[in-house]
Order: sequence, then structure tokens, then C-alpha cells
Amino acid sequence: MDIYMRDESLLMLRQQVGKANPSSTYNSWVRGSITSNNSPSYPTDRCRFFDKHGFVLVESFSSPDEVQSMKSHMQHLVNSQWNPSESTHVFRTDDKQIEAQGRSDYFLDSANKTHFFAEKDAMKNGELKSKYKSNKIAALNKAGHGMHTTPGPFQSYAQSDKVVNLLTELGWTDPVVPQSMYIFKQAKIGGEVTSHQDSSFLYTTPRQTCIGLWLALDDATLKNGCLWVRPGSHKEPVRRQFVRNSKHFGDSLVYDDDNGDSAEPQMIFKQLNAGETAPWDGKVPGNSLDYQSSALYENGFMPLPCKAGDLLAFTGELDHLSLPNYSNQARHTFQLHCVEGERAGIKWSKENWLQYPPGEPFMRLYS
Ligand SMILES: O=C(O)CCC(=O)C(=O)O
Repeated sequence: MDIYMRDESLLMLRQQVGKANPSSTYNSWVRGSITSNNSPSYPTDRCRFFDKHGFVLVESFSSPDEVQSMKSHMQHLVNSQWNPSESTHVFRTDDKQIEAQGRSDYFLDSANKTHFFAEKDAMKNGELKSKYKSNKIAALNKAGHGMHTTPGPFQSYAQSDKVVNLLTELGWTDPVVPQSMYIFKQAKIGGEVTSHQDSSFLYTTPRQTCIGLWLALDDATLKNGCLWVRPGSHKEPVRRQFVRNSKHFGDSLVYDDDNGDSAEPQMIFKQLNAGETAPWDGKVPGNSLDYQSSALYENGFMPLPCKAGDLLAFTGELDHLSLPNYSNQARHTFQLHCVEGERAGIKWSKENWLQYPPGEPFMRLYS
């Protein structure tokens, strides 16, 4: 699918949004039912598209200079901070996810730092394959989960007016940033990200408030693993939550304490909503692009190829995934995940894997 075909699909979705009715009650995904005539400019067309379909595309959100500064900064971080000869950790979202992330202090400790995770196919016998030793960055799957916590291009972007204004436009009233990540999706070895809902990992109470801001740093195409979304799925409940395992941590859920068992995995998936599942959770179908694409279309997913600098904003309940990179071109992206903060009456779940040290708050975007 090229961008033209994507635009045809987006046009069809836009037609379903209909006309704004300024005097009626409006149903915002994040705020619930509100009377829209209190604020004449709300909701914008973009916001109504987002609320109806669960995502919105914002073209040219970042300039070529901003994109380049993020890519150069990541290259610098990899050169100066990643030492694969000390230890190498793999990131994966397939049926080995619990084995890879669910038993790793390096993963848990990445909450407010920049840690580096390799592609499984860049490794042999627990070490980087020799061809990656002189080009470490080409072996990486992702970096996470606190790039925004230190000064530099990632933090400047997170705090930029354009990010804050977009979140305001989409209805967030006290956005905070629990996590950021940089996905490399390397040429040929870049693995799939299986279908998931982000709120499974960034769960809030009493309602879900997670929004993903997915920024393309390279052109993202069908062949190099663009994002696929299932429009409208954000109206469905969260089906599973990736939680800290009380069998491992004991009652504190944070420290290994006396009533925990260190042989148990640190994190597990807990089924929610009476064990409801979807056939695509944690999966991508088949193993060729043609087969996978047609199976995904059949299940209501659509691909969203993007140009470098384009942004996709989507809700935490929207089903999304990316297929493996079948091309010779890497597909880098930078993601921010935001949720509503306590001033909006929202609490971060104590069961979430990602927890900051006591007394350290998430970055708040409104002062
Ligand atoms: O970029 C990808 O491949 C997947 C990204 C994703 O799942 C996310 O941003 O939540």
C-alpha cells in the first residue's frame, strides 16, 4: 500500500465522522461525556476523528532537522552508553515475551533510564553476532523507557508546545509522561511487534487514559514494518494487563520481600474482563508479507504508511502491531506514552511493570 491508497482509506474513515454539532453533548474518549458548547473550538475535526476511530495521523509533525537531531542523539547514546560485551538483553513480543522481559532486572530498571535491547536475530549463543560488533546500533531492537527524563532532543520534543497543544486538542487535561521508547526495526532482522493494546502496559484507574504518540523518524512502509491499527477497537475493553507478579515480589509488588519467590517470573499477563481474549493478542499471523497483510485486513486492521516526521496519535485501547521488516531499510521511530495525572483524578496502577523510585513523579506537561 502506498501513501495514496492510505489516504483513500483515511478519507473513507473521515466521511464516517460526520459533521460537528456544536450545541450537543460530545463523547470524548478520554474525558467522557461533555457539553461541547462550553468551548467553541472543541472538539476540532482532528479530535472527532481520533475519538471516532481511536487514532489520528498528523503529517509533518516534526521537521527534518528535529528528526535528524533525534537520530544523531540516539547514535551518540548507543556509542557512549551501550556495552554489549558486558551483557546483552533481547526484546521480543512473541510467545517468548515473558521469558525475555518477565524475568529481567535490566528491563525493570529501565523505567526512568535509557536501556538498550537487542534483536533476537542479532544474537548467537548469548552474544552479538560478529558482524554487529563494529556496528552495534544495527543490532538493536529498542531503547527504553526514560529517554525523555534527561536533557536533550527527546526531552525538548516531549516538552514542546506542539506535543502539549496536540494533547490539549485531543482532550487531555493533566498529561504526564511515564515512558518513551525508540524502536529501530532494523533492515531484515527487525522483528514484529505483536498485536496489543498499550493500556495493558500503561494501566490507569478509574479509567484508561493512555495515548501513544508514535513519531516516524524514517519513512515507514508496508515492507519495512509500518504500523497497523484496528480502527474502532478503542471502544473495546482492555483484555489483559501486564502486571508485577505478587508471587515473585510478595505484597509490596516492588521489592523482593519475604513472602515472594524469586523463581517466579517478575511480570505476567493477567486476563481481565472475565478472561475475554482476541485471536490476534500477542500474535501476528503467518510468516510472509502477503499472507500476513491479507489476514490482517480480514480481521479489520489497516496499515498506516508514513513519511519521516509524521505522527500517529492513538488511544491505549486501540489494537495495533507492526510486521517484521522485510526490506533493506531500517524504520526508526520515537514514541511517547502519556496518561492523565492525578490532577485529572487518575491514578497509575501499582501493578504496572513500570514504576519510578518512591518520590520521583512522572514528567508533567502542564505546570
Ligand atoms: O513501532 C512499532 O513497531 C510498535 C509501536 C508500538 O507498539 C507502540 O508505540 O505502542
